[in-house]
Amino acid sequence: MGFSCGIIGLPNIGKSTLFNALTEGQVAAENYAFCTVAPNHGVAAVPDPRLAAVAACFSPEKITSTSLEFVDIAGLVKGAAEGEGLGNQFLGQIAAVDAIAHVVRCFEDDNVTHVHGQVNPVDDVEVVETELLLRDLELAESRLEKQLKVARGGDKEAKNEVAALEPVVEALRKGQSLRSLNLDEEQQACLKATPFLTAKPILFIANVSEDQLNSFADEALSSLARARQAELVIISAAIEAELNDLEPADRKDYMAELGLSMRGLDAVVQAGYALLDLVTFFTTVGTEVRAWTVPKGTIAPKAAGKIHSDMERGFIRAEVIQAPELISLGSEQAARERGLRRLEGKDYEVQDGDVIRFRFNV
Ligand SMILES: Nc1nc2c(ncn2[C@@H]2O[C@H](COP(=O)(O)OP(=O)(O)OP(=O)(O)O)[C@@H](O)[C@H]2O)c(=O)[nH]1
Ligand SMILES: [Mg+2]
Repeated sequence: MGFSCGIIGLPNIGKSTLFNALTEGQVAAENYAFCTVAPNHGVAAVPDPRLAAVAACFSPEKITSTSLEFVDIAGLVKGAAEGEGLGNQFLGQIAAVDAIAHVVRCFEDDNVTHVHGQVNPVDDVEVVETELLLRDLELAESRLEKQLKVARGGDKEAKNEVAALEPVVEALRKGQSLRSLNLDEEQQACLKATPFLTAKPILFIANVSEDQLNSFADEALSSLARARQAELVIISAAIEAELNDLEPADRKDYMAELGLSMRGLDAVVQAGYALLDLVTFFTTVGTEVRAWTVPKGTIAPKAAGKIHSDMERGFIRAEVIQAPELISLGSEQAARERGLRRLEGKDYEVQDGDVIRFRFNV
């Protein structure tokens, strides 16, 4: 079970270019709208500085990152919710992802067509947001109509769902996303039958040109992102693609020349991963040190099951050291001597940064 982040935005703004760079894929990224139709899926390694530091305590032969799936979705246009530009199909694809990366074109380039004829980041965001809201409104209204009928028959669950849907319909009509309603767990549970798009966690990615990379300041876009309580990551998809094509040494030089201290791609993956409320833990099995991902609240046997079903079935205990403690002491032995290794049972909820040895017997 992996986690995925859908890349959305207007057509022809660099989504596929970014996707390719993220996943080192080779999907078509050409200067025409709707270049992408079927969604492309690819996987990116999640950069985590703790992984190399943990690995240094074990000198393994192999180091494996955890990963995040990206889905390159076709561009959305005005009217998508009514089926414009194959909109219904594309909106349906968004329902399948766990989080959304909304790419906004900020770069000026006369050679790259803009569907509205000019670059206007805030307007562009609002066009896409409106389509998502309209789609959700349609979903909410039709579900409400259906569940009202069921509720009249006395069905308690349907009544609860109706009670949860009514304020949602009202909010969507006012242009408010489900995200902004901060629904509690009970309300969310009542609504789970409907794949709402505006409930998904979101981040914005400003695709800027090379000369804006270190000086990008679009106050209107920044304040829009703040209003959505969303992160705004600034990258140049074209530069990221160029960097990928370079040898590591040349890449460093070019980054220094551009004044980049970190890859834009790493910032995107880290921000996407952070949206999902996940926990990263580390294992050392044989000659491999590896990072794994589970949802917050996952108990130790389930986490062990990610590695092998036998480890879940025959789970005995988890031997846990927190990564910062292990890293600062330099070895498992030293951590054990300081009493920093904990023995945890089957109800233990795995914490972010745990370095775990699972003991099991089958
Ligand atoms: N100058 C510049 N051009 C870019 C950048 N990113 C993408 N492009 C160009 O913009 C065009 C469209 O890029 P794509 O990545 O295919 O755009 P898309 O958003 O996937 O487009 P659709 O699939 O049609 O929705 C291509 O010609 C890219 O080379 C950028 O950062 N700077
Ligand atoms: Mg594309």
